[in-house]
Order: sequence, then C-alpha cells, then structure tokens
Amino acid sequence: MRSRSRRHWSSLAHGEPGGRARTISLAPVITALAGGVGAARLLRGLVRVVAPTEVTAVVNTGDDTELHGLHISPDLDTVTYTLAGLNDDERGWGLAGETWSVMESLERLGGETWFRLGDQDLATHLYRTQRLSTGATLSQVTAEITAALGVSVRLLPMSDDPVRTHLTLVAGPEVSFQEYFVGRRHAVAVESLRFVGAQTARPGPGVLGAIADAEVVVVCPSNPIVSIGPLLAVPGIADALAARRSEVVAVSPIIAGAALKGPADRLMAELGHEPTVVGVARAYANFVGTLVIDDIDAASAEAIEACGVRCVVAPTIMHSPDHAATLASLLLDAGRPSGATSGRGR
Ligand code: FO1
Repeated sequence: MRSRSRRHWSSLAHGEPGGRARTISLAPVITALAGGVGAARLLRGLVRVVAPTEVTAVVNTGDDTELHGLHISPDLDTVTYTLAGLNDDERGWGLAGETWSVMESLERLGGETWFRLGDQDLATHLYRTQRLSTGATLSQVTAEITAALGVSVRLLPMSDDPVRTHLTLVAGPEVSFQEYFVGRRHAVAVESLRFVGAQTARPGPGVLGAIADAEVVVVCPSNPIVSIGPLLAVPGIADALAARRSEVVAVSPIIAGAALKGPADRLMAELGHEPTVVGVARAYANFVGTLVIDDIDAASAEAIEACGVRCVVAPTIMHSPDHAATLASLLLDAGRPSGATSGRGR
C-alpha cells in the first residue's frame, strides 16, 4: 500500500508525455474518480502539479461496449490517450490525426458504422479484446496499454466484472449507453437507468485501497449520473468514499445550470435531480466533503453549505492545460484539511 503521508518531492521534469513540467515540493498521493473528457482534462492538469506516479484514476466502465466482436472501453481510452498526449482535443474522444479507412470499407459492405472506430484506435480494441480472450483481466490489459503508451498515472477500471449502463427512454425501449449517447446523440428523454451487472460486480484490484490510502480523493467534473453513478453502484466504492468524506473534493460538472459538454444537465432533470450546483451537492453529499463550483455560481455557495458540503468558488472551466493545472492545485489544497481555506479559491 502507498503511504498517505506527504513526501518531499523534487523532480524537475515530470508530467505525462504530452504535458509540460512544473515543480512542487510535496508529493501527495491522489486518487481521482473519472469519466471521460472532463476527467481526462483535469488529470492532464493534475500531472503538472503532482508526479504522475502518485496519481491513481478509478475509471468508469459503464460505457463499455462490444461491437464487431471488439471490447471497447471509451472512458479508459479517453483518459489514456489524453495523458499520453495522443488524443484529439477538439473531438474529445479518439486519437489525433486519425484516419477512417476501415469505417469507409465497412460502410461499403453495409456494416455497422454508427459508432466510429478510427484506424489507429482499432489497434487498442484489437489488443484489448485479444488479451481478454486469453484470460487477462481488464485491469491487466489497461496496465499494459498505459505502459505501452508511456502513461505513468495508474488507471484502474472500476471493476473487472462487466457493468453496463442501460437507459430506458421515455418514448421507447431500454438501450445501451452508447446507443443512447452516440446512436441517438443523447437527444432523447430518459425515464430511468440501471447499471446492469453492478450488484454482483467487485471493485477492481486496488480500487478500494486507492481510495483508502489517498491523501486527497478528487471527483472529476464528470457526469454525476452516467459517469460517477456507475462507480458508486459497484458495491464497496460508495462506502469507501464515505469513509474518506472530509478528504473527498468534487468539481461540479454543472456550471450555471448546464453541462459544458454532454447530457448531464438533462439527465439530472429527467431523473429527478435539480440540474444545478446545489443538485450536484445534494447528489454527492454522502461522500463529498468539499464541492468546487465555478465563479458564475458563487451565489449558490450558501445553499451548498446548507447541504453540509463545504463550498469553494473558483474558475473551473479548463480552457487549457494551464487552467486545468491551476484547478488541480486548488483541489489539492481543498482536500487537505491543514492547507484548506473555506470560501473563495485562490
Ligand atoms: N462518440 C461519438 O459521439 N461518436 C462516435 O462515433 C464515437 C466513437 C468512439 C469510439 C471509441 C471511443 O473510445 C469513444 C468513442 N466515442 C464516440 C466517445 C464515447 O462514446 C463517449 O464520449 C463516452 O462514452 C462518454 O464518456
């Protein structure tokens, strides 16, 4: 197990391959709960202020899907590619400089192309699927892929057991997450959702220890319903977080009543949560000690504290990796009681 105590750390050159280095003298052990794009951007900032080897990300696998006989893990891949500096920043998912020859050829054959897999990206799914078929676990394959791509943040799938997010649409059937998100461009109202397999899933190896041992646990600005929700549904994870509540710091993915990207605001409203920072505070109150909200929502700070959640107000939009690094520093301060200052972030 890794020590929760602070260690002196003096490396001058750190950061993941795609990042720029910055130096701090203390090396806290950080665990982040991660979905896709928002989490990847925050983690890219975090590894500018903390040695990547001191960071563990527990990643949602509820979005995983099987297509063309391949096992696809979108959130694991988004985080991996971003930390490797290989991601397509504008699109948010997949690899930069991607080509689509396989999809074009598949289209000619009348194959399924609604979920677009780039030529280079396909290698990741081929590798993962082949390794899983020979008995490797998702955790083992993830460690192999991250090592091959030079990512030294420890990425842990939330579970090696299959957990799949399914949504029942108001106007129609129950669909898989990717059928909802990509197939229907999340432009359809949702009545309910469930995390198939979660009840019997076990947390991935190292997941509970990473939460228990972290100096600070960060809940990334990911969708509370379909990115953080599946993690909480895996037995043991919510309890492990609640046990560390005062060191758990979340960043609200809702800013001024809307999500920056994706359907978080609509899903919250459809499933009975107020789509505001206060709604996020209420949804997280059992396991989050501090919620960081954007400057624009400052007027809600009191209402958040009335939920028993400490509130820090700061700029949270990650326009660039530098902004992400600034936000990451603030989260580390907010999660460490000795360095914490309630109220306005620096
Ligand atoms: N998102 C899309 O909007 N369209 C796609 O065709 C698509 C393909 C895709 C392939 C691999 C991968 O890892 C991710 C992909 N995504 C695509 C993104 C992904 O489905 C979602 O952004 C996440 O699941 C939500 O976090």
